[in-house]
Amino acid sequence: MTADLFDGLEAAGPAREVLAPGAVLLRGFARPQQAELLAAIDAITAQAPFRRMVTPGGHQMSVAMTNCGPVGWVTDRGGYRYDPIDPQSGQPWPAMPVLFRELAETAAREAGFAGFAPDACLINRYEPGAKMSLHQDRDERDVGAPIVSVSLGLPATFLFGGFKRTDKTQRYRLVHGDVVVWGGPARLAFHGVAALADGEHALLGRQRINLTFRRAR
Ligand code: MD3
Ligand code: FE
Repeated sequence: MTADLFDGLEAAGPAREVLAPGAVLLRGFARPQQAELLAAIDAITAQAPFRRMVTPGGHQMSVAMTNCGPVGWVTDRGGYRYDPIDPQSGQPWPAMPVLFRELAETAAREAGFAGFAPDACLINRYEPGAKMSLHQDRDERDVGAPIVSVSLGLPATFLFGGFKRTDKTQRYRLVHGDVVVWGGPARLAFHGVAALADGEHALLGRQRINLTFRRAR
């Protein structure tokens, strides 16, 4: 029997790289939409500006954050939570653009998580020196849903650990346009971002912006 000529094409799709069970890197997946993504981020941050939140322990984070969608992740002296209201404006978070939702849904499907419907998009801004210490994301009700992350701007070193804080970490370089889907056993892994190295990105200048799409409630 001759193989179907189109077998290869049917099987082909975006380049998928499995980092760990449940963690799938789609290199450059968001690049075709970079201009629209950046315009949408500008519109969101005009309504809900980036701000450096305070942890329950009283430390100000080096990463500046905002959100869009039905709920947003916030931290203050009282703890971490998903809140439908931006505490800085007293208004709901800006709506999640259809483009965002579709990008997250498509990426999740490519990674084997069909039907992902995010209700929160946390937008992180790193300037040179900003970092995120090792942590788990466990404020979401349904940890059966994946988290989809989109990296834009300067490259970052992403740290991916195990289920205990002290487990050995692997390092991955994430660059502009990379999308990673974190589901299944990877969903509760410890992870973080090393201090951002200085540089100049053609579209974003001296910063990295990361979108994380979540099913929070
Ligand atoms: C792996 N953000 O916002 S995105 C976060 O680059 C966060 O800004 C980092 O960690 C950033 O909570 C990393 C990649 C990511 C997000 C969530 C995960 C990786 C994950 C949840 C579980 C495992
Ligand atoms: Fe996280």
